[in-house]
Amino acid sequence: MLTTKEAADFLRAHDHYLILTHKQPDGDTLGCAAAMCRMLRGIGKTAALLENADVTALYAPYVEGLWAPADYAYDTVVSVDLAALGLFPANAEPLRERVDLAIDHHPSYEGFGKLSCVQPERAACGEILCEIAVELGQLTAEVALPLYVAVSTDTGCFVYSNVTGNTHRVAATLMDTGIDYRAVNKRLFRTKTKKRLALEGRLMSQMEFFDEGRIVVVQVPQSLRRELALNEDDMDDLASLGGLVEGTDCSITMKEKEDGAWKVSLRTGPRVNATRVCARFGGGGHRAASGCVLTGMTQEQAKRALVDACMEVAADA
Ligand SMILES: [Mn+2]
Repeated sequence: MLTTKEAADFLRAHDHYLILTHKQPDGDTLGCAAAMCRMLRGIGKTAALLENADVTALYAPYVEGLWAPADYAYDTVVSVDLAALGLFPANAEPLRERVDLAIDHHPSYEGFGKLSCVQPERAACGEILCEIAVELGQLTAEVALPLYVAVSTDTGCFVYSNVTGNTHRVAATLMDTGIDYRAVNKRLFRTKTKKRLALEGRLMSQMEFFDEGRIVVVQVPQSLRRELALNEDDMDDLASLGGLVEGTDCSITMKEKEDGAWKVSLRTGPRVNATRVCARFGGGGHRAASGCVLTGMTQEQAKRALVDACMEVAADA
């Protein structure tokens, strides 16, 4: 396992970088990739991001102009915030055994990188990237802005239970570079489309509760997607919604995919280990935030299986 200093040494020693992000990319993976690309270019390296087809309009501005052209020649592959082989986007699958350096913060990281710099105690991969940027002398405003996006989005603007003192120290360091963090906060955390608010209203009125009100289930079937004409942007970070309800400490968000599978996000308090629940269904993540996909089940069956698994893991703790 590399320290951030050793990771910085590695980055200095190599060149012609291709940077990988994860499937259904969030602010952390995209912000880290953009920052990595800019810091590498800042020390005179060639670097670009492998195109990710799933980037939503919300995050697209932060990675604009950094995509690798079709004929891009690379020697060194670096992944950021990418924990599992199953999370490689389709166009990155041929690179599964070619990752030279994986930088990540998921406890469930699968160890696919030839070298790894993984710090599970970090709330966001962006915290690790910030240290590397400092090591490389590259903490410029254009590196700091995407890192602020990374750290703020992975912590729900510094309120999720994963936040530590280090998260705030990193945020302060990034803010001190002169970036317009106020605009980022307004855009990402204080602005919702009317459609999004209509969706939240619907989901809140239809939440279901189990286990004496401690488990809440939020369900987004395809029929609701069609009815409200929702796109991926409208559904970003729905997983935090259920946990707003007083008395809950186990929030299950189920989104139906086009093929009928249920994509599940689980957010839990100390009573329930989310990683253990999701591992039962082949998923993974963090102790308080994990995910999995359930296939071959009706909505009712999937919901029941998840609620039962949460209750069993809680009882087994
Ligand atoms: Mn992350």
